[in-house]
Amino acid sequence: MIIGDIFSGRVGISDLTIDGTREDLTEGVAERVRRFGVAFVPNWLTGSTLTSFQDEFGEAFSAVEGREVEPLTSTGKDVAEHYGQTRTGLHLKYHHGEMLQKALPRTREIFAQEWMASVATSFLGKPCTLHRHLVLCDDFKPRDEIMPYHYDEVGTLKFLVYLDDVDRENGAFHAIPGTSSSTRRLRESEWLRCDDVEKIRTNVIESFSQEAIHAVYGQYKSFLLSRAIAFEAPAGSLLVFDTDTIHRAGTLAEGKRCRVVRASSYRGYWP
Ligand SMILES: O=C(O)CCC(=O)C(=O)O
Ligand SMILES: [Fe+2]
Repeated sequence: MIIGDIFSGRVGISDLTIDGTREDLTEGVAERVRRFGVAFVPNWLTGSTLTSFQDEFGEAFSAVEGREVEPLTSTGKDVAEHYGQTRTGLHLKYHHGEMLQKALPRTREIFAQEWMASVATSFLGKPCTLHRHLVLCDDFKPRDEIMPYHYDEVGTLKFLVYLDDVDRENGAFHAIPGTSSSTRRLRESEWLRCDDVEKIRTNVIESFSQEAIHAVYGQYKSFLLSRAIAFEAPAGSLLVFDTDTIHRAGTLAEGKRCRVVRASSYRGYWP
């Protein structure tokens, strides 16, 4: 018997990866999201589809240039309706429906793929609201961490696409597989504690003590962090994740840029 040894059961990036051309993409993605909280489809968009997606992104930001930008809230939360500031750049938010159809027809078509609806209904159950909004994010102001490790206040399923080649220097998405069911309990207890989106503590590593983290996740912070996976990948790669999986957007080094598009799907009906 080995007393005091660690039996870790580490999950690697290959466990989360699925080939985007596979016929069983829906099941492959849904199964990984259910099991680990995140699925990774490298090079999901390529060639002219990727180029037109990138072009439409550029055109959307050109169209709002010079307009007033909505600031972050006093606690640093981002609640902009359309054209907003982030701590590291700018974003544009589009509601599903006519607004999206008019402004971003090609992007809308990319996100209207049947398999995405199947993954959403399989994971979120019915009813659910597919891609309630899409956010175009352009990060260009250097920072150690674009967004620290957190969960989102409302549990959602997100589809996130890289528009640039991403590595550890330009905002790689990171996730800690296997954390979602514990986080869900933490998120729900935060809502019951204060029922105020501004006061909900979402930055798991920064806002909670070692003891609280151990009570919820059964591990101390350093061990939890050692299990994080950085998704370094070419432009056009896709991540599908349960936002209850602890996640972050990593370092943005001087002179680097990271553009992503994120679509959020919710349980139940959201107008
Ligand atoms: O853009 C990223 O890498 C992370 C964004 C994020 O936290 C989210 O979409 O919930
Ligand atoms: Fe998030």
